[in-house]
Amino acid sequence: MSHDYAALTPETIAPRLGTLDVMRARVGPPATWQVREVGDGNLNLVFIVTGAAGALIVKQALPYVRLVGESWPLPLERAFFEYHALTRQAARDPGSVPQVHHFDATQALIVMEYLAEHIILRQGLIAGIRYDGLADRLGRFCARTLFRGSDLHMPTAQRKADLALFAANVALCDITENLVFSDPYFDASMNRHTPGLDRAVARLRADLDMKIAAQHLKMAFASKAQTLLHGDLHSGSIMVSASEARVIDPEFATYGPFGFDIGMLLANFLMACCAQPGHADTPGARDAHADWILDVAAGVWEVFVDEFTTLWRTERTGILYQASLFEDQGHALASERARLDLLAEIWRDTLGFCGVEIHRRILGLAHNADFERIADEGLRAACEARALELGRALTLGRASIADMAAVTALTRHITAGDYL
Ligand code: SR1
Ligand code: MG
Repeated sequence: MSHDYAALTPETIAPRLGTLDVMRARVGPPATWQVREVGDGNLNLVFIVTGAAGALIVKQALPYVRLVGESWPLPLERAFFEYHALTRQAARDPGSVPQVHHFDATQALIVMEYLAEHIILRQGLIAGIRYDGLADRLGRFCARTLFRGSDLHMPTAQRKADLALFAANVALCDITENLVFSDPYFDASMNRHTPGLDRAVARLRADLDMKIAAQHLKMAFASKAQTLLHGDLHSGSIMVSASEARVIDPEFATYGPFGFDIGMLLANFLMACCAQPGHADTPGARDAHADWILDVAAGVWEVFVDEFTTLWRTERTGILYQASLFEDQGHALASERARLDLLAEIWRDTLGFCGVEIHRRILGLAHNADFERIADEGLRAACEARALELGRALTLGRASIADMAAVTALTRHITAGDYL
């Protein structure tokens, strides 16, 4: 492979990667390779390379934002952060991410396992497919990666080294800081929204409590370096088969608040729920699927709490809330109080981040297929307006909404209304 970075094409994959041992061993002789570019995300190239011996994914960063074009340059180093995040996630929650076979920093390229049986979760939710065990898999992923990436568990020298390493992921944090926390709340140049939403958008942007809350949450994202985040945990970053789920694409990885990944994930389930009427062949035909999605969202949080609690009791080996200070002093009950206090803080942050993630997917640059696939603009606007209202209610109500049962009730109430 040449020394300088060059974006791959289906035609250059065999000449440029054909000497890699892992490609020859797992795909077969380059003469047998067939290559398809399948990237449908906003940033990168993704190739499926199939040959006589099997198939692998080759993912390569482009030096710009694919969604926008070369006018928006973006550092290739994001592949470096993705690679390091994948190795940590694989260690902290084995089997939760695709296996990485090769990383080339100069080419910003990762060769990884091809998940032949899987599709992107978002496509499955739009198609009305149910996945057994989804909440378990995702709740455990959040608890294990977030707990084990923090000072609750890690040797603090390692955590501080990782804090420094991922702090350099400046460009991708900058995207989140602008696109999630600021752009939705004013008429930013790259924003767009469904035409019928004009009045709902004007109402939201005039809501100063919401604007202030979004900035409080932005401060938390930028300064509350509690744990290593996936950083972009939406339903397009999860691949599912009938029997399992894998989390992909952690290029936005950075240290941030415990509640960020879970908030983003819940937001994407709630948006999928709000969008269901737009995918129904006949009115009401997707009601049961919307209910199932709500159950999954509730299950993710419940499993997260259960697993976090287990890890608190069995793996609290970091510098925070040491057992030497609590259990070893006969103060096990106080340790449980501390855990509940921390979970209450995570819950509030989760709801806050959940709300702004919903807003930015409807008002900002990067929209969700859940809504975009609704061809009838009037119906899409009605679904999106409910989601905007839900996002606002979650963020502003984050200190008083007690639990997932309340979130479910709120969602049901709002999805039965008209907010256009
Ligand atoms: C300019 S990138 C837009 C969005 O795509 C990624 O998946 C992230 O969600 C980012 O905010
Ligand atoms: Mg992505």
